[in-house]
Amino acid sequence: MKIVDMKVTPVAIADPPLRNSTGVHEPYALRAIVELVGEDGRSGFGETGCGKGTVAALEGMRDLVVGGDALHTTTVERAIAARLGGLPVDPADVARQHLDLTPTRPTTAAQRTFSPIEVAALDLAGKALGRPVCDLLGGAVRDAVPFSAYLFYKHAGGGGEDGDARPDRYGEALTPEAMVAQARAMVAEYGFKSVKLKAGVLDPDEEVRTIRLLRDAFGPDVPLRIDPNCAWTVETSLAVGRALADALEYLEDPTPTIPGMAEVRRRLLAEGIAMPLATNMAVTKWSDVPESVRVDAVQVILGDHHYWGGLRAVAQLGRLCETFGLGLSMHSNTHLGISLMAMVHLAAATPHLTYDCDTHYPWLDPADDVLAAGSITFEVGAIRVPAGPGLGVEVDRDALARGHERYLRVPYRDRDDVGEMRRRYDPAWEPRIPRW
Ligand code: GKR
Ligand code: MG
Repeated sequence: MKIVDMKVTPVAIADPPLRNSTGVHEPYALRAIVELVGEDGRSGFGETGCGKGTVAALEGMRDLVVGGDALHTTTVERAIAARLGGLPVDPADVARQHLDLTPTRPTTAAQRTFSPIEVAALDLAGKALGRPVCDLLGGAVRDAVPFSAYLFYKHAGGGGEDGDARPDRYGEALTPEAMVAQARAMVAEYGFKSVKLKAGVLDPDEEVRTIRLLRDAFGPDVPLRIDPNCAWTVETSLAVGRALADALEYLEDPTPTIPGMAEVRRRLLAEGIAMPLATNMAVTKWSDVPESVRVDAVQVILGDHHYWGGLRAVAQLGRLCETFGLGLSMHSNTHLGISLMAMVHLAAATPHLTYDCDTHYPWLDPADDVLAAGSITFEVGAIRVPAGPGLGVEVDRDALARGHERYLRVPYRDRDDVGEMRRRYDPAWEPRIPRW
C-alpha cells in the first residue's frame, strides 16, 4: 500500500489534577495524531505525546514517509534514525532522563518520532489487507489484554477549563482513605484485577499505609504496585521495600538511576527480600539495557512503544527481557484511544508480557477521545483484541477537529507539572528528586 499523504494534528484533552513526584497535571494534556493516507484513499492513524517540537519533528519526516510502502516501516525507521540519531545529545538531558516524567524525553527523539508513524502505517496496511495490526506483528497469543487500575493522589476537579471543564468522576484523593475510595470506584467501573498506585506525593509512611489499606480492601489476590517516580532515597526505598515486602508484585522506580536501583536491589536481596524492581525511568532505551543487566538494577522493564521505537521494537524488547530473565510490563502516559488500541495489539502479539499493562485511559473523559464514545470497552479489566482490520477502531473526525481547536486555545506547548503545582497549589513548590 503506497502512502500518498501524511497529516499531523496536535490535540488537547482535558486532564484532571493528578499528582506525582514532580507536581501536578495541567488542565490539558497534549497529544499528536498522525494520519497516513494510502493510495486507495484509506487512512491509518497513530498517536504520541506532544511537546513544543513534536509536530515539526514529525512534519520533518514527511519526505521519508510519503511515497513509501506502509509495510516497509524498517526503511523509514532507519532513515529517521539516520536523520535524528546524528544530532548532538545534550548531556543535561541524559542526566535528566531518570527524572523526566514527560512523554517527550529528548534522549529518545528518533524512536519517539518513528513510533506514531509506524502505528499509522500498520493501521493503514492492516486496513488494506483486511487484517488486524496484531497479525502484522506475528499474530495474537492472547485474545484479551488485561490492564491495571492506575490510582493517583489528586486534587478536586475533572480537568479542562470553562466550557471544557469535565466532571470529577473520582473526586479529591489526598489521603490513604480517599485513595481506597478511588480504587473501589475504578475497580467497580472497569473490573481491574490489579492495582498500581502512583506515589511520591505523600510522606512515604502514608503511602505505605495506603498500600496496606488497599491490601485490606482487595485482599491478597489483587496484585499491588507502587511507583513514586524516583522520589525516595536508597534508604527510604529500602524502608518501603521492607514494610511492603509481602504486599507488592513489584516496586517501580523507587529511586533514581541504574546504580541507585542496583543498590536497593542488592541490599533488599541481602535481607532476603526478593521483590522485583520495575522501571520506566532508569531503563528507557536500548543502550541502558547492558549496564542494567550487568548490575541487576531492574527485574521488570515497562515497555512503551511511544519512546522505545514503536510496536515491533517493544515486541523485540519482550524477547530481550525473556533472554535475560526479566519481566515485561507496559508503561503509559495520559493518552487517547488510538494509543490504547496500539498497546492492545502490541500486548496481544507479545508472548513475554508478564504483567497487566498500565493505562491512564480511565482518567480520560469520553468527550475528549478522538474515537466515538464507547468504541473501547473493558471487560473485567481487559480489552478484547479486535479482529477487524488495522487497529480495529475508527477516528471520529469531528472529535479530532474539536481536540485541535482546544489545542489552539491552550496557551502552553510543553507539559509542566512543576509550574502547574506552583500556579495552583503551592507557590514555593520545589521538585526535589529524591524528596524523602
Ligand atoms: O501521569 O503523572 C503521570 C505519571 O507519573 C507518568 O508521567 C509516568 O510517566 O505513568 C508514568 C510512570 O509509570 O512513571
Ligand atoms: Mg513508572
